Amino acid sequence: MDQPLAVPAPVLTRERFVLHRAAEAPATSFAADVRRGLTATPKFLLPHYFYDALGSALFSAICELPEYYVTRAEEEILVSRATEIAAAFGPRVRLVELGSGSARKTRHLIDAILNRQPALDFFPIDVDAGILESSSHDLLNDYPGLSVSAICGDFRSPASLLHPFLPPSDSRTIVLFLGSSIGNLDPAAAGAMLANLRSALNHGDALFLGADLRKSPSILEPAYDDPLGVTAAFNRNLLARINRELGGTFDIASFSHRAWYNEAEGRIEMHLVSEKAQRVLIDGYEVAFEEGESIHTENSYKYDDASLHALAAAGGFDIERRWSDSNGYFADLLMVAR
Ligand code: AVJ
Repeated sequence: MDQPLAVPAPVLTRERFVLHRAAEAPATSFAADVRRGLTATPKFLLPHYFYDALGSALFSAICELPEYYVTRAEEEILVSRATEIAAAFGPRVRLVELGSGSARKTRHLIDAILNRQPALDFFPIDVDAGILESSSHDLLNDYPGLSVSAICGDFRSPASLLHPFLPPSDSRTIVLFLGSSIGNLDPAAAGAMLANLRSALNHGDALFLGADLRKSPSILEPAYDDPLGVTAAFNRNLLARINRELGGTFDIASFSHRAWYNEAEGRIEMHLVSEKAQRVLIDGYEVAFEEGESIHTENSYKYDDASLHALAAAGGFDIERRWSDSNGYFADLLMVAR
């Protein structure tokens, strides 16, 4: 916490910052994924596409909702246990973050690590180059001991980003994957993603993973169906985005937001339900909806000890430590590469 004042030295800042661009995903992937999802039975869209500029702003608003406990629960863990977590990371570490975004929560860990070592290499990974540049700029001004190698790319197969851009080092690599983003993947895909990550790590390196825990539907469901309708707007923005970017003709207001806890699968499901029979044109093809037909837009898996252990094992990790918030809603886990 006893950081010297910000160093407004542009030359120094430039030396401490590099931005790598991984091979761009083809610009056609949104169009292709939408077509694949809306011509499937049942219809689906990928949650990955929620996050255009408006969607990211709506997600930030969700994080402020009293019903959406997820962000606050993890923040509580990071604020109250940062010293302990940094100690568990060990004496000489470097940090990778998958989906770093604004890196707001990461600051608690950076603070605690820089109280233990004089300098830190940080490798934030995000699909949004703009947010990588602005968050890196802010971090470098606030932490003179920090060097940032930002990687612009899709973190869903992390090894392909880490192999070229994470140089060999004597420091222990700690990979942060915060916020329960892992929850969007079904158990098989989540295990495969961790195994892919593991392949880019050395024995003893670690993953620091945020996971939302299973709990009563009376707490879970309002978090994904809030009375202000912010989550409904976030969900419907997918259709608005198809209209904006792919020339779609969705009548947004005729699709209702639905969210419920599927207890058997241990996941929140979000859907958009067509309130009437209708046809929508997108980019030259037509999609027909029956009255009451749904588009499955998101799964948000919730974990318990058994599913967390299965996840770690599938990825080739051992759970070494587990921290939880005072309500027991959320867990951050230190998983060590076998
Ligand atoms: C960003 C995937 C963690 O599942 O809680 C929030 C996304 N969707 N409200 C979650 C989300 C609706 C969020 N994650």
